[in-house]
Amino acid sequence: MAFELPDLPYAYDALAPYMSAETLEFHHDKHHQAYVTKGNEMLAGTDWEGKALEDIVRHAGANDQGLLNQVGQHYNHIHFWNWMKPNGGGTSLPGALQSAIDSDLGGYDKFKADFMAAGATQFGSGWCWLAVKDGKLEIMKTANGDNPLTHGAAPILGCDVWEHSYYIDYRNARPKYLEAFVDNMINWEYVAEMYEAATA
Ligand code: MN3
Repeated sequence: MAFELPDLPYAYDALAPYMSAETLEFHHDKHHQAYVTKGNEMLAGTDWEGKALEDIVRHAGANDQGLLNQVGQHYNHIHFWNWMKPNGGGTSLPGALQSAIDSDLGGYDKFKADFMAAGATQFGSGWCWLAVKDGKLEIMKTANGDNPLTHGAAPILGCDVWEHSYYIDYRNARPKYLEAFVDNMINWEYVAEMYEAATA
């Protein structure tokens, strides 16, 4: 079964003014679709065709950077659409996740500052992350299509800092985009679901 582009979980204009319909149309319909198409082409006829996406990402991370560019980005974007929601963000987090951010990361304000700094200092294209490694939360950043799965960790929140994710709405002001992502777009319920799965 080849990978397919999932529908956005909300309307194209649902995240405006923080992320425009124009950005989501290009980002979802063109960029994510291209990762799906190229990933399927590279997997066709190989032993990895039909395997679980997470397993393919880990394999590609260790063995095939060209494949990782495509399948890593497919994994990243499936979750990225769900890591955002209309009227998201804010400081009211599901209980277990809030406790872990307090104990592992020094509280919400430090999480926000460190997460934004990771995104702002990722040189070139990539992602900043909140991930679970060895049972504890960590802030990470990765280049291009890479993600925490290839570093022995489980991503529970990621922000796409490729220019295609913010240039239409923020031009070169990546920190403004990161702040809007944290303050106005994060779907903390979905983050909490992934946290529970990663720590179960
Ligand atoms: Mn992207």
